Amino acid sequence: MEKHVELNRIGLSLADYKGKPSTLCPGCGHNAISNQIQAAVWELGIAPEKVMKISGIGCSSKSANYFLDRSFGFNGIHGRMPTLATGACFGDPSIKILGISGDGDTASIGMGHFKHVIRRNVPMVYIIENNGCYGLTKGQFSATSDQGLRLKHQGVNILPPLDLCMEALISGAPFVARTFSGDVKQMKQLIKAALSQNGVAVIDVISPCVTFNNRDEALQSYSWGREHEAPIQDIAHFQSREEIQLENFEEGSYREIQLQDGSYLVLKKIDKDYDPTDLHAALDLLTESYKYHYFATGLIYFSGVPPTIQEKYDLPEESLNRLTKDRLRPSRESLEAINATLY
Ligand SMILES: Cc1ncc(C[n+]2csc(CCOP(=O)(O)OP(=O)(O)O)c2C)c(N)n1
Ligand code: SF4
Repeated sequence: MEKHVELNRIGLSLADYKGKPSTLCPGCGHNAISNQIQAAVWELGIAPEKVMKISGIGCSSKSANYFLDRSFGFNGIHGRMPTLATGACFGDPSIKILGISGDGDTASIGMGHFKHVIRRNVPMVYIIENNGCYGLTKGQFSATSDQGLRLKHQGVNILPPLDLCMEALISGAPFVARTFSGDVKQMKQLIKAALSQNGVAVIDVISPCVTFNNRDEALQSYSWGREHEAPIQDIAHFQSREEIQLENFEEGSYREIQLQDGSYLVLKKIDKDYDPTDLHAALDLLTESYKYHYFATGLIYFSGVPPTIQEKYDLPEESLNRLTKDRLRPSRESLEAINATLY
């Protein structure tokens, strides 16, 4: 009997979205992220050729190789993923940019670029695979390692950590989320929502390094995450309003958010009435989380998207990378006119 292969709305199977076999350590949190990116892009029915993966250096940045083989990709230098994404977004605005980075790549060497890509509102999904150490270079402390963290070859970390969701929020990011490699269901919904937006969407994924930073007491370990994760909502993404299924949701117990591509995110309230569109509530949540090691996950902040960097420039309709020489080269007359102003 012929095996039934499920196809998405553009007629492709999940296998059409796969990448190279992972060379990361078995159990590395980053592998879970690769799998969820593959599933999210497939479920949304975005053609792999309409995605560009950009990354820096680290095990996390390597992982861009392990999904979406048919997509465009560029593995840049350490911390410079955002600068490449900024350039790429002008090349072809119809391509979805997926930036993959690590806490070392973003919070140390790439911190300035992280802030500026948000300030400029480069249209992209920015995923940080945050394991609180430099995995690739054998487990040094990173700028997100918790103060007091003890690592085998490093001793005790004496410096306070940076909170990348807080950094994204205060830089003006219109979409800020935190999730966990041990909660793949939530992660996939957040990735789908981020891909449905146009402006910069930042997702900080706590993604354990099983080789160098996975002791039970470490805040970025699987066991600590599993015991302490406190989702702020149950999240479900729907392609259209007609598809929304609310059987298990009581009246008044959920919030609907329309995303820029017309799809919807339904947020079922858990515990308290958290409003992700309230900047002060988001700042309070992150301040509490930082202070009390409260592992809040979910959509932390969502606002109307300000104009993207592409929209701020007066660009032609066509993609810049398809402009032909005759369009790019100024005419003799216009060069003469410019030259005349210089005499
Ligand atoms: C300019 C420069 N400085 C330092 C390094 C060494 N280096 C390679 S990866 C890395 C950090 C990787 O950590 P992270 O981004 O957290 O990724 P992980 O490997 O933990 O997933 C460092 C410091 C480098 N490649 N280039
Ligand atoms: S060293 Fe750590 S971050 Fe790198 S692949 Fe192994 S588990 Fe993952």
